Amino acid sequence: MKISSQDALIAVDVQNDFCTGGALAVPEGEKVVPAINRIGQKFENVVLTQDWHPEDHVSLVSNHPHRRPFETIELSYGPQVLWPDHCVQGSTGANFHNALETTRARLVLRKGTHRDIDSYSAFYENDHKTPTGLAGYLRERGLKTLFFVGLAFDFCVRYSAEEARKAGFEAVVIEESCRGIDLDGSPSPRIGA
Ligand code: VGL
Ligand code: ZN
Repeated sequence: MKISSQDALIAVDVQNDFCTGGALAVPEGEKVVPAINRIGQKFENVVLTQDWHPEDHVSLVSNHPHRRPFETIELSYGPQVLWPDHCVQGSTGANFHNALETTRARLVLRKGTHRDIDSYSAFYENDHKTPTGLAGYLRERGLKTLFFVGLAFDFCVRYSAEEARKAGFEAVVIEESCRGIDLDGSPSPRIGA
């Protein structure tokens, strides 16, 4: 594949909490790391996203005393899954996986930082109104085609790719470099597909 200077690799949430042993482990999450490192070497433009919640974040189940993990509640912007506490700012779980090559990244975009809004997409928070600033960054830098890899395929990768298209970018998901949470049948890429 020939990669141009208008292409960017967006590696979504390759963090300890989404890997084996993490608080919200995606099955075999860490297996995407070698491929992402390999692909990343070919891109001039690499962006890493990092799920980065304050302790009192609305998506963390421990902030809802009578609820259980993976229950859904209704918020002003729609349904919200209550996730096991994960990616708390400054925690080990929120760090990038140790083996992830981070030195070449041009931008690390943190999301999910507003207490009252979750953010699956790297472009807009779950209210679909609050921008993260990523679209502006990519546009100003003249980037047009975005290649998505990372975790989780059925949440942050999926919403990021969908919103990238709505924002006018070309979006490609490299499925073999993603893994899914597979919550109640949410789609997961076929291994080796
Ligand atoms: C994610 C659920 C909650 C993700 C983040 O990165 O896909 N999923 N927070
Ligand atoms: Zn999260």
